[in-house]
This record gives sequence, structure tokens and C-alpha cells, in this order.
Amino acid sequence: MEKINTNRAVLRISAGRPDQFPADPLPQIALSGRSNVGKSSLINSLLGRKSLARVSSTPGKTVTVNFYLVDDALYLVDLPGYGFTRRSPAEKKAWSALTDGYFVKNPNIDRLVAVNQLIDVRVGPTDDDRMMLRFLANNRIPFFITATKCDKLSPSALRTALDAWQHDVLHGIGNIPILPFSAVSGMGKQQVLHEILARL
Ligand SMILES: Nc1nc2c(ncn2[C@@H]2O[C@H](COP(=O)(O)OP(=O)(O)OP(=O)(O)O)[C@@H](O)[C@H]2O)c(=O)[nH]1
Ligand SMILES: [Mg+2]
Repeated sequence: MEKINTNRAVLRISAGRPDQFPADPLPQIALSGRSNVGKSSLINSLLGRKSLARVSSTPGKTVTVNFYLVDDALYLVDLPGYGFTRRSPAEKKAWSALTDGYFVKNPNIDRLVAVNQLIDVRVGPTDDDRMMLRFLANNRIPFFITATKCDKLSPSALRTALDAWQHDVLHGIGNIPILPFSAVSGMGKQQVLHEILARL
């Protein structure tokens, strides 16, 4: 496992088009999940920054893929959130073009070492989450799951929820790590970091 200084991080580019994705040969870990699941909050928490990634109370405002360069050694890739219903047709088109540009038409897809799929522990897996997990499994893209906002559940409710996911969403997919996390309490931060670094 590599040693990485997570305090050294910059937003390299907020890409609105696939041709703006960085082409340098560094490993990428992509964060996927619905709007408001806590992708930006997780990035800020992992990198020990208050507002490197913009956290908004109005989800889905800008549709971009944000590449955070960490210690000149890896990219954390903040993918545009899905499942935000009040989106204009133009925003939906931008979402599809970017997501397709990242997963399907990306000449540098071999640099994607893993997807961290975020699922809100109180909302549970949505149909869109299930679709994404099936897509990742079918395309043999390595992934692990982070359950976000775990500060909102009691320890026993948390255990019940995560056990159910293992039998439900991951049924037929295999034994995939599910890491409980909270950007508010810091729960699971070291485990998520460890999982990321282990993939490099
Ligand atoms: N209680 C609690 N709230 C959280 C946590 N993480 C994020 N939030 C809140 O959830 C909301 C959305 O967080 P973001 O990090 O902006 O979510 P996102 O996935 O980046 O959303 P988009 O960029 O719109 O796709 C904000 O109001 C955050 O403060 C958490 O661990 N616990
Ligand atoms: Mg965000």
C-alpha cells in the first residue's frame, strides 16, 4: 500500500465535457451515488478540508466531473449525482454525456482502479443505485460500498441496515465491502481511506 499525504490535494479540474478529463497516467478512484448522498462531504472529510469540494443543500445544480488530485499520486473523481428528479432536460443530457464519457467512451478507463459507490444509510439502496451496482458488476469494474450519514442511525439500527444490504443488493454479486461512514462524526474515515489506498 502506498503512503499518501492526503493533506496535499487540489481540485485539478471541474470538467463539464469528457475532453476536459485529465489524461495523466495516475490511478483514479471514482465516487458514485445519488445527488445529496454525501460525495463532496466524504471528499472533504478524507482530505481533512472544510470546503475543497462544494457541499450544497440544493443538489444537482452543476453537472460536472470533479477531479481532485491527491499528493500528485491519485485522482479522487467526484461523478455527477443521479436521481435528482427536478432536473431540466439539458441537465439530464449533460449527466448522460459525462457519465457515458467517463465509464463507456473513456480512453483512459484503465486508470480507474475502483468505484466507491455511496449509499445513504437512511434512504437505503434506490433503483438507480441497484442499476449502478449491476453495471459495475457486469463490466467487471472493481467497487466497494460506503454507507453514508451513519451518524443518523443508532448502532443497532445501523447493523440491521447493513446486514440487509449484504443479503439484498449484493445478492448474486458477491462479497463486497460495505463501510459505514459519517462525515459528521468521522466514523469510518480511516477504513474508507485504507480501502482506497489498498486499491492503488
Ligand atoms: N448528518 C449527516 N449529513 C451529511 C453527511 N454527509 C453529508 N451530509 C449532508 O448531506 C447534504 C449533501 O451532501 P453533499 O456532500 O453535498 O452530497 P453530494 O453527494 O456531493 O451531492 P451532489 O453534489 O448534489 O451530487 C449536505 O447537506 C450535507 O451536509 C453525514 O455524514 N451526516
Ligand atoms: Mg457534490
